[in-house]
Amino acid sequence: MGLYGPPNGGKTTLANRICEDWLGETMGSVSRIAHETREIQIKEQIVVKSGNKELMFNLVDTPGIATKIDFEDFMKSGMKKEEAKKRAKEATKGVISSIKWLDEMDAVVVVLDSTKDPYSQVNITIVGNLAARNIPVLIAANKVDLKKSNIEGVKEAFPQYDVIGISAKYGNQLEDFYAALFKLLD
Ligand SMILES: Nc1nc2c(ncn2[C@@H]2O[C@H](COP(=O)(O)OP(=O)(O)OP(=O)(O)O)[C@@H](O)[C@H]2O)c(=O)[nH]1
Ligand SMILES: [Mg+2]
Repeated sequence: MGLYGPPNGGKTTLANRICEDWLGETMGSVSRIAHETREIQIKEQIVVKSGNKELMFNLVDTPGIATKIDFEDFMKSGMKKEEAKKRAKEATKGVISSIKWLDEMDAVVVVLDSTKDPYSQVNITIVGNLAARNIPVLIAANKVDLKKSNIEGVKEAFPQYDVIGISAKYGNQLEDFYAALFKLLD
């Protein structure tokens, strides 16, 4: 099962929470600066339990997909030019590997920041690509702990999918998320 989405939606935060809940360890580093994840990360054979049911999957955290990567944006976050250029180059490679890895996915959770406009070019591209490949999709409308969060907006943008509002950071509605995951992977 893969976690896909634009940068900063909270993929790695969610991956860490799933790993903490079921393995007792974390998976990757989280940052408020975009493109923190620039290489595919895999945790194998995670076992999730719900009632008397059990689910096993490999969890793949992917680099955020973007249509534009500009090193100057990283400089605005306080990075030096060399470091910013290196991050931009790695981020571009990361986007390509995320897309390549779609071939390996049996199911995908699209992690979106529910405080942001769901109709972005990137979101539409990601969801369209998954639909074209017939990959089962669950949408996690993340960051419901924030005031600006708008789950209904995400539901309206993607009416054909199951949308679950969660806070990966604080653990809100994670039971609903796991229940939806059972439905997705069963
Ligand atoms: N308030 C709030 N912040 C969150 C939540 N989930 C993630 N964040 C924050 O959002 C930022 C990005 O989180 P990441 O988990 O690194 O996001 P990502 O999707 O892995 O980003 P990339 O690796 O860049 O693609 C960090 O500052 C997180 O602390 C959430 O549920 N609520
Ligand atoms: Mg990440």
